[in-house]
Amino acid sequence: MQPDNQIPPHPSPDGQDLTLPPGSPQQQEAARRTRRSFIVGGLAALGGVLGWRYLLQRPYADGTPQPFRRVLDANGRLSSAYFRETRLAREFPKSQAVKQVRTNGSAGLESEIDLAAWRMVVQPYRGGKAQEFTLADIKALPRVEMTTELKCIEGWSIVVNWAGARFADFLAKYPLASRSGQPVKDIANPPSDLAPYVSVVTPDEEYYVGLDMHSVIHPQTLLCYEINNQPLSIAHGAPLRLVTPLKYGIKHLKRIGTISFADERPADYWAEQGYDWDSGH
Ligand SMILES: Nc1nc2c(c(=O)[nH]1)N[C@H]1C(S)=C(S)[C@@H](COP(=O)(O)O)O[C@H]1N2
Ligand SMILES: [Mo]
Repeated sequence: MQPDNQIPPHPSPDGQDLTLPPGSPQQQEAARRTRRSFIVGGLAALGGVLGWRYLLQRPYADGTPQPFRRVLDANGRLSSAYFRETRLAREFPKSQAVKQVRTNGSAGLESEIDLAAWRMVVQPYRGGKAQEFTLADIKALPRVEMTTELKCIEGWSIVVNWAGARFADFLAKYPLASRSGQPVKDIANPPSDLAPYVSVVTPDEEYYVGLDMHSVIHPQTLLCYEINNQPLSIAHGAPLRLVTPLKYGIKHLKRIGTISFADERPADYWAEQGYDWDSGH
């Protein structure tokens, strides 16, 4: 008996189909096809090599051969900005969240704040009038609760229970981040004219962070208004702060004032002090 997994006969490189009688019309046809496929395959490979060389010899723009750069530009820098980070930050059982969350950093929190009068001001990417949002507007979006680690570049980390609205849901409801006014409905297929960067600044402009759009529309990036199911304290960034657990604490801006969109990396408080602009971990 033949074993089941025996490899079936197949054409040898010179076109001799081992299963066909030598010299038969079928065998000649098989040999011809095999030769043709070798030639076609060879040409394709050569074309590939030459094409590749052509591309690599083009002038570089921004570290990328021009033809690639053009595609990247045509895509509104989609490739680098949106599809890089697919992992999720680890989530913990709520019971593991610390009860007393330490506070760290108060730049931009020194001035008085009237929580009732507070508005989040958003400058649309396509220009035009800035739009204002109340905390109620943010709370009207689906509430997301998550327990994740807050890692500070100083070397400590704590598990925190956060609640808020996904930044992505905000941009799905209010189409402010694209030139066309298309909302970010489907994160995997965002509008091609979506802004590549986002700037978030405190009302007094003393603290500011820049984020790439991919990080902004990541499902764990929240416009956060609660810790342990309680409204944020002033020290934790009342009434609204950023939480983005794939990045260090420095990016979790407290007391959001203004949001705007940009073509280049926006100014970033800690990047200006020499820290990595992305500050992912
Ligand atoms: N406005 C503002 N937000 C800020 C900071 C700051 O100095 N000012 N410090 C950051 C740093 S370094 C950390 S670790 C976290 C700490 O958040 P927490 O005070 O809620 O624990 O806030 C971040 N957000
Ligand atoms: Mo930090």
